[in-house]
Amino acid sequence: MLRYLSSGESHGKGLTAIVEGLPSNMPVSVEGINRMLSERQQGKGRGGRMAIEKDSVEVIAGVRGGYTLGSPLCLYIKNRDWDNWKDIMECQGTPLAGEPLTRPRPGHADLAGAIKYNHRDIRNVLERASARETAVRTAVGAVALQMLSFFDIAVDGKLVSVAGTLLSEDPAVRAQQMEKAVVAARQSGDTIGGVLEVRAWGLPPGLGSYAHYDRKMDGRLAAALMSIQGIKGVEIGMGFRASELLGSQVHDEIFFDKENGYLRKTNNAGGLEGGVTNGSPLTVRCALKPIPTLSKPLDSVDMDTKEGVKAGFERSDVCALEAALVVAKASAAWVIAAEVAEKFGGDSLGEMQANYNNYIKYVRTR
Ligand code: EPS
Repeated sequence: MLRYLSSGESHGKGLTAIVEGLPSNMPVSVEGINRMLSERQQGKGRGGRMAIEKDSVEVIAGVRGGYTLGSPLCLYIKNRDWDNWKDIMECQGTPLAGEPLTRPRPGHADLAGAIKYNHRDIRNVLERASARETAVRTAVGAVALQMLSFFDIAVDGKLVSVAGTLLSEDPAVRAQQMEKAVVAARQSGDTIGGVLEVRAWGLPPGLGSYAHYDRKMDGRLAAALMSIQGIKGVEIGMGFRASELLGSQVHDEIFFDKENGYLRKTNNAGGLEGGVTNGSPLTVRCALKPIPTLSKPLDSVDMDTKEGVKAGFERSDVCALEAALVVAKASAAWVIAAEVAEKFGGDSLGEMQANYNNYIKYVRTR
């Protein structure tokens, strides 16, 4: 079983993850992880924080001589911004920590989190609720992607729309569209979201299961993607639109030829039927809401005085759509890797690959 836990606050010392269940003898490329971390930091609309951070991972445990040992991996990403926040972060409740934050931002975890954990200072909530956590989630997903490469599985994705505008497939035009949307939002003190799509190629049929609700791969994917900060909708394949059409317009008809076996000419199911991969590419779309921290803040209530105030603002991104795409790819890769590990289980990479090859041979006879 593949599993991980993470820890870390946005302005704390750093982020860590313990990844358990990876096979032994698998090469781990730190440069590969760092490439994905750097990709996550790019994109139009990021705020001042990204100029401070330059994320890179340190592998603290679980790897020797570049190969996994089969013991838990420990990943660490330092927060460069820690140096600027040390006093505030270390001195809760003292004058050094500054004024407590008491003006919750609509759309952030501030109010619900402060009530739930009985915090007076909203900083105690936002530090962990922050999307800073996605840096380490991306590192974990990057390791998952490296594992998937040994099973000829690749994950990619694209931006679909920003603030309701469909984005071009042409990178230069898309960059202009993104820039325009971000500049307009920034000028009006506002924020924007968008839609992104993740695809996975090379999935064998039979990952996931129809046999029990919590083993259905569509459910696992939706949970992993929906838990990314700001994601409010996840749809697989044709998604919501399928509800408007007839069965004959939606379901992917089945064909067979001797060379390729079973074939589909369409992929409205997005690669999943009954919670199980069907051999078609996986396609998942996610809707990202606008970032809740607005430089022209919305109405809120001071939690100390209960008076009407404007929500708090320190600094913020205007748009994190491109970063969210990287995090979504990483999160999808993690779920797929967990399914692969479950199906082809084995303690070493070689054992897993032997199981995989055996299964692929079997699938070809069906
Ligand atoms: C975030 C607020 C901003 C973002 C942050 C997510 O951070 P800060 O409050 O330090 O300006 O930059 O994202 C990251 C740090 C990151 O690495 O993506 C939030 O409130 O969710």
